[in-house]
Amino acid sequence: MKRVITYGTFDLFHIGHLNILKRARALGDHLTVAISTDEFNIGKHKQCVYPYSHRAQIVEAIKYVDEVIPETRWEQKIEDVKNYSIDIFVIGHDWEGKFDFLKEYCEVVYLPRTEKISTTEIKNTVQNGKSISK
Ligand code: C2G
Repeated sequence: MKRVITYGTFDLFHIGHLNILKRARALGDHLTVAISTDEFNIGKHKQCVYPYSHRAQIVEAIKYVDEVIPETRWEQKIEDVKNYSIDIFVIGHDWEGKFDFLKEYCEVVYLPRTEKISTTEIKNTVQNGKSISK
């Protein structure tokens, strides 16, 4: 049983989020997603539209996701890898290199981001009364 973990805010859930969860799950047999709490997001200077409870329930409903846990601190990753017997840590390549310290504990995989979509892009698009391109 190969266990995978990934971390994120997953606000205004979009195709970029779905793609990384699908790809992360495909690397193993079980995917845990650590969702940033509202308090942790303040530290990330992210103002979420959806509260943690909504973001967690939406991600938990995704068929690629087996378990959701809260992300409350930057420093929790090593203990998460140990506590959840994680084999592979996955995150988008916008974080390339930032989590290489985990290589001592598990495989670290940075996956390409999905182009032309982001929570910020969605907010701007809605404000301008436009729609997201295919
Ligand atoms: N993502 C992606 N393509 C996009 C947008 C996001 O692949 N177009 C990926 C990100 O790389 C990340 C995940 O989706 O792996 C969640 O993205 P965010 O919700 O923006 O999370 P982030 O702010 O990167 O938080 O401790 C790590 C942080 O919690 C990561």
